Amino acid sequence: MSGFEERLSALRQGHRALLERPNHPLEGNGVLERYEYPVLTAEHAPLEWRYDLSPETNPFLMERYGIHAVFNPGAIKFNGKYILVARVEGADRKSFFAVAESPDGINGFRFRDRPVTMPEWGEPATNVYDMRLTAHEDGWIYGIFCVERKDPSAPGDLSAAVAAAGVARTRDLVNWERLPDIRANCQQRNVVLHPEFVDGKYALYTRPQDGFIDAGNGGGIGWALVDSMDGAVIREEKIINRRYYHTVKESKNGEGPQPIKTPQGWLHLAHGVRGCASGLRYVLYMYMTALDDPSRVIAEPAGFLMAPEGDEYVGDVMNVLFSNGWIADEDGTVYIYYASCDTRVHVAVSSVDRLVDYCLNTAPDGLRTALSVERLNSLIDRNKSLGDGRV
Ligand code: BGC
Ligand code: BMA
Repeated sequence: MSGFEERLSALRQGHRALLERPNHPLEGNGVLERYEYPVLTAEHAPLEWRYDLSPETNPFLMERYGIHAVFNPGAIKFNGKYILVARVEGADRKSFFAVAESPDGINGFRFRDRPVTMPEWGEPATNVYDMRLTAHEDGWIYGIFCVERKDPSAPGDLSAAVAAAGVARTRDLVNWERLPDIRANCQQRNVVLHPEFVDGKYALYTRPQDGFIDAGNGGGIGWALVDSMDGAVIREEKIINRRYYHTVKESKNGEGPQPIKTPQGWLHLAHGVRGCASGLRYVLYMYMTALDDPSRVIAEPAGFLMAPEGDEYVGDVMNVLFSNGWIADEDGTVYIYYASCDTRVHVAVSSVDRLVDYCLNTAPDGLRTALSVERLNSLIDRNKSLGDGRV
């Protein structure tokens, strides 16, 4: 093994090269383009987080804090910068939040010097993850995230946990004020704050579940109005986007990032889960809701928008794409930040117009094979009738 200084300089060089590596779009399917490289990974974590850089106390220049994965970021554009609040998971399986920013949404994502020190609320959490960022019309930026604690009613079961929605707000993405966890009469994960008041109340996309893993009977993405975010209580919930047998969301689904407002309605990105021989498979799908009632679904294309491809299949938790962050830019570009396999963050680029077209002009799932074939035949018929030599 080479000496301390040589290794340190090689590490620094490698880190700089990673942070400065230009990214390139890949050919897409018309709806969106993926990019060649992930935009944020464990290797992006500053060397100061991972190594004790003193030759006296760390003569072998060993990693003293293993950063295992960087994934599931919330996203927002703030003061002209593209900001991700990522879930950073250490070798100890604990995750925490850290802010990374880029000048253009694709290249040069860099972590700030320190992770977010999130104030505690109530019983200290074992883990926190998957923050959704909403710039609300009340003037605050809210971060809603999953707070996981050991289930006190099952002391003998070491994986029994309780999931709740934690709430924090900030004006500058530096100082976070922690508010009480959202109170509900069941466990909650994947809770997202709608950016506007609805009937004078705060509106939440929810995901009520029977147990920690099990989304339960029926169920799906819910909708609830609450009086305040400072001590929010979910009293009534209605399911607005259900799970169905033999679809991409047969076992579970959940809202992704905060919805995007368009003249034609609200764009929603969500995850759908099904069970298969290799475990749970997570894909991303979209739906749209009405402008005058964000809880009324007006369109939902059949199947997934994105499923793992190539290297995206492989990682810590295989066969998973997950997204809880996207940014709609002033010029209509949409940056979709998605993670593969609970390991790394990628970007896919689309636009508001393209995503609206995708939602409104892609047929919904007919829920049985004959209707899928009917849909395919009608597309072929239309193409044949063009009669211009294309088919
Ligand atoms: C993990 C999450 C996962 C959840 C449900 C948690 O302990 O940290 O990544 O979504 O369990 O499987
Ligand atoms: C969950 C999510 C994510 C994760 C996914 C796959 O239920 O909340 O944190 O990406 O499982 O492990």
